[in-house]
Amino acid sequence: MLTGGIAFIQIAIAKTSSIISQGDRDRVNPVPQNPYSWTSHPANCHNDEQCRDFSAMPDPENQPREYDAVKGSQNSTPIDAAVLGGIKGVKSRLSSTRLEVRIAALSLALKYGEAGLDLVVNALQDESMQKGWCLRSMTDTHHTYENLHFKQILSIPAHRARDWKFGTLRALMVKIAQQSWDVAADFSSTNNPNGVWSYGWALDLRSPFVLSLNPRVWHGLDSWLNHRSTPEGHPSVHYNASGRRIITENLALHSEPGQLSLHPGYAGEYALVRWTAPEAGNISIASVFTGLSVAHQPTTTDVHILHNNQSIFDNFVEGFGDDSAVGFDTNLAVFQGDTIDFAVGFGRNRTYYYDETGLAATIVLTAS
Ligand SMILES: [Ca+2]
Repeated sequence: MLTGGIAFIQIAIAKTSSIISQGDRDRVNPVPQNPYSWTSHPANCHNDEQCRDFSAMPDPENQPREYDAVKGSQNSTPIDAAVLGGIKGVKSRLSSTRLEVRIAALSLALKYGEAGLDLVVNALQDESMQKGWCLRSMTDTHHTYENLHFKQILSIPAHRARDWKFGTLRALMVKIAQQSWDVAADFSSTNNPNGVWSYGWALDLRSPFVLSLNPRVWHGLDSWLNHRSTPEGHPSVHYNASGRRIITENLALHSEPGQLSLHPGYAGEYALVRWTAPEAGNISIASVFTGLSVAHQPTTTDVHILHNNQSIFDNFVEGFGDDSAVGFDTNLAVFQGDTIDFAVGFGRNRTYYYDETGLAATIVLTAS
């Protein structure tokens, strides 16, 4: 029997339903847009109403009608929307030729009890689905760094693993979690290097990586600073661990909770975050750079991704917020010790003023 694992997953789903029902019911979205408001685990409930939701039993019919209908006059069905027909619609999506449609269907499948979990377990035998679901979960928005699916599934008590289907699912999730990294969620304000991640800088893109050894709190952000040529500590790497939005008085910085960002140096030094491969394999990189300076002169930076010091992505961030975002996704093979650098320079205007640049990046490794 699978009642324990199913019950937990469905309780999490019941909470998701509660949140959606408070918003726009015309668009059914099984993956929350704002993970910070998704209190899907009892440990995360912050008031009586939220906590009571976790005591609610799941729908015994395993057919939550709220998710079965596409309402309104949509010309095309959103990838993460449910379709008429409940689990039949999920099966249809899982046979789609588009990977993103199949990945979105996994979240829907979990709403249909044991039959849905069977679909998930079967689908996750496919490696591209494992990686895709992982990436989708981690990169749903530019500012999303929490992997909620993993947290829910891995937090189920270990004794539930005696069920072979749940055990299979859990093993798959553990495997993915151990082989995936998020530059922001993994941030450390005390360790550098920090596992696969290192925070530092370089004189230019062809210069040696210099490790930052100066952890400080800078404008409320946990930071790795370098007092290279000015007292502000740039080039630098910052992380907003405050749990609140931070906006400096001069609007030179606008940082969301959980946001990682980089700032170049006065003389054009590059701020860097480096990922070092713990073993050989194939990696998937998903990344977005975003301007975070709002002032009279929004962010003007050049951004790069390098594999073993060779550029694989070059672009500019010129502006603020989503309109300024530039992203890059790729797959490539790495050897143990290979490096992936995320770099931010002072841009085409060749000044470092108001150049705060956000970085969202995930890397998933499949061992070769
Ligand atoms: Ca600039």
